[in-house]
Amino acid sequence: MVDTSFLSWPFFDDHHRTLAADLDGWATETLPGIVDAPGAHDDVDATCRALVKALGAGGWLRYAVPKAYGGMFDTLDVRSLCLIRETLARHSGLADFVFAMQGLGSGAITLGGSEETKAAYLPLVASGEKIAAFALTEPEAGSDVASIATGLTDVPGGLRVSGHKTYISNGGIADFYCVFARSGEADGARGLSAAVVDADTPGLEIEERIEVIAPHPLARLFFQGCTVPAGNLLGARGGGFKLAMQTLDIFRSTVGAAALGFARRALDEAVTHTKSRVLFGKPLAEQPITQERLAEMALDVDASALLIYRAAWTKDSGAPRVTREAAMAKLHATDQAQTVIDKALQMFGGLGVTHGVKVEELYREIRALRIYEGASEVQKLVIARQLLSE
Ligand code: COS
Repeated sequence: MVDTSFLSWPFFDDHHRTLAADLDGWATETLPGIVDAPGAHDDVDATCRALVKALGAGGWLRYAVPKAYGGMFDTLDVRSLCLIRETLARHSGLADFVFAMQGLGSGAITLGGSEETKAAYLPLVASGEKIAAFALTEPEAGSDVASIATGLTDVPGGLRVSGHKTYISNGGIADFYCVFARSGEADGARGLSAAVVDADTPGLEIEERIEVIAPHPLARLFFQGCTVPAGNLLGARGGGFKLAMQTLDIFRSTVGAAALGFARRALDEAVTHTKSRVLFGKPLAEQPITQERLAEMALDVDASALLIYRAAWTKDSGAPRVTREAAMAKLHATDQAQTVIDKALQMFGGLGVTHGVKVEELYREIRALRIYEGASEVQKLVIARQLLSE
């Protein structure tokens, strides 16, 4: 039985508690029929499409966009986003991925799109009729966003996007990409802008699908002179770096929340397993070494939850920037979830590395979270910079 006592913390309102309980019920009922259906593991594209539809029909994607465009709240409520990711991750890494990408992939539209662009995309993101993607990373620019090289230039009839993007989640199944590119107003961070590019824009090519340890749609893209209407620009010209950072300020805490969901599930699996697994004449759970590990795991889970919901609450309370809080939440929660899951797997022995066993799946699922949306090393850089500038 997963610990939900954190829901009584003062970071939450009653609607958050209701959301967590309702989503848990929905996920228990609905997700196995999709993620464990015959063939689901062999065709992640189809499974993701089915998950987008189900999450849309269930009303959960409404939390990923603002109320004026079919969403739940006037502005994105980070505590709700975190609770949803934590809950979905506890049930299914792929369901969490799908939810997260609808928010991250449309976040730059929510924050920087014109009224027309918001009205054209966001309601369809909320209903699950359009699949979103965030196209920032390049072969030579992942952690160092300011060195993005993909170009964005003015041409008759609009804007032209040219260049390569890689490790783009939902690449290959997305209906549109929010692309960050160099528009040249200045060198470095001040010379970037962002624009929406529809997947069917002539010149947009899926160069390569990338296979990863926890399968999900991921691709390398080639924008071969893709022309989009000038109105597809997101935010101010030259404001692309800040728009990316503001988007990440919202979603970085939610990556921590997904890691927390994986860690909670691992702890739950470990508690259940060690109570019944007998070794040297008594259950593992009664052995001091197991108890020491379980205590460490529970501590890591609670510490991560405190950091995540502190960051989310701070953002929801109107803080203009939560860069440091979100970086701490993501760094701690993802690194510690890896440790918690590893300890759980160790308690399962040989069973722990067996395909089809939950802890084996969690062990693969957690790894990428320490890399994407700012690797652990970048989060440390962000925290230290703020500390030193004060
Ligand atoms: N909100 C608003 N503005 C921000 C901001 C934020 N969260 N973070 C930075 N800015 C502003 C800065 O204030 C600065 O503004 P001015 O030019 O007006 O002074 C500008 O943006 C440039 O910031 P900075 O000097 O910190 O830029 P750097 O290139 O040094 O940034 C880091 C370096 C590492 C912090 C940045 O590139 C980063 O976060 N990288 C990780 C990106 C990432 O998550 N990649 C994964 C892709 S998604 S899978």
